[in-house]
Amino acid sequence: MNFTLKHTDPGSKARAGLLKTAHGTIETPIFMPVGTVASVKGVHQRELRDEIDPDIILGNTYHLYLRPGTEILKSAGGLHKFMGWDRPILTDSGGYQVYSLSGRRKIKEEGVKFKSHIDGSLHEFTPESVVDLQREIGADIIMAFDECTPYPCEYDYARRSMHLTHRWLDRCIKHFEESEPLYGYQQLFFPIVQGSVYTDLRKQSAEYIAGTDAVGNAIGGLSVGEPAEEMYEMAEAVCDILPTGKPRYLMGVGTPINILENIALGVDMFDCVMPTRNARNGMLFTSEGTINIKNKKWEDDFSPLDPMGHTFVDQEYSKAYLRHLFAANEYLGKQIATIHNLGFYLWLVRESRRRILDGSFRPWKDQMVKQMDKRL
Ligand code: PRF
Repeated sequence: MNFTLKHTDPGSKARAGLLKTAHGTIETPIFMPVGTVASVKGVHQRELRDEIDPDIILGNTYHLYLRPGTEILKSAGGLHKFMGWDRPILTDSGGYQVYSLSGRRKIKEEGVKFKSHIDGSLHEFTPESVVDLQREIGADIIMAFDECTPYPCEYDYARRSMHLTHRWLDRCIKHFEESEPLYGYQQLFFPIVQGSVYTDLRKQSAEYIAGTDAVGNAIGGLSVGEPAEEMYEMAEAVCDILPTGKPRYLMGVGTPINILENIALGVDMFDCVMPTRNARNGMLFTSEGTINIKNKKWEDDFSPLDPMGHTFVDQEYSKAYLRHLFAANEYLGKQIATIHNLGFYLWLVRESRRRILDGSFRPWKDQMVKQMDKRL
């Protein structure tokens, strides 16, 4: 068994667990920083490891396939060696990324034909090819090929799309079982629940995915523009069906509040570009609320970036200094903001875990949600 459930919170459905992978054990709940193109934007690997200290990061099959390409990754001995990261890596299958290319892709039973966002060249992903690509990348956790429906989405489209995702899943599993890791270590495979915002479809999909008896299960198709309440309703309906003894990964979520609320519903793993992308736009997440560091009000505020913060940048630099770096468009501003935000997200999930284990998660979560809703 790769996953061990350590404790379930008495005041909610939050869980603390351990997920064993070839490159190390992951303490859950976890947030996975996004390293789309073999780089967590704005932070080098040593800083990421020593300062932010995530147990796992995420890479994207779509981007890595287009550039540098899996021939280069194979020559390097896999993504871990190529990028100098020896902890676990999860890769997304490319399903979601090709759907974001609306107008540049065509979905058929066989797979998806798409045009590269880099040079417009034509490519095709199938359930089998994305398993092969993720084998070649050498990710510790590889994801099924799915269709992420847009929001809003007609019931009939959502139903047909869910069934396509299930047929693709069967092909992924067959191909995964018939293929071997390239680098001598075990890779884990996670299927993905879809079904848009329709409870009956979500339940049907969760039952189908639970039936595959995979090591872990993912929930896709949420945080695509639906109201947060609908996201929580769907996540809860799905978590109540997915096996308790397996980790649950909610893909592409979300704000700090979304993460706490979904932890409370029984989700164990998260990823999102928000802490890194928003950092580059000057948005800082703190336990007191969000800050737009570009705002003139910080011009002469020499107090630390985040007095409660948990990375060195929080104590070492002032708000006025970071505001200046953004005003001057200095790279360093984006780097400092990125370290701050990732440090905050990782603190949030680690603190959640600690509080699940000591029984104080629920009241702490309720209070944090109120606090973080503010704009400073
Ligand atoms: N499917 C895949 N990756 C994803 C999603 C999905 O539905 C989402 C939706 N929020 C983010 N990333 N394969």
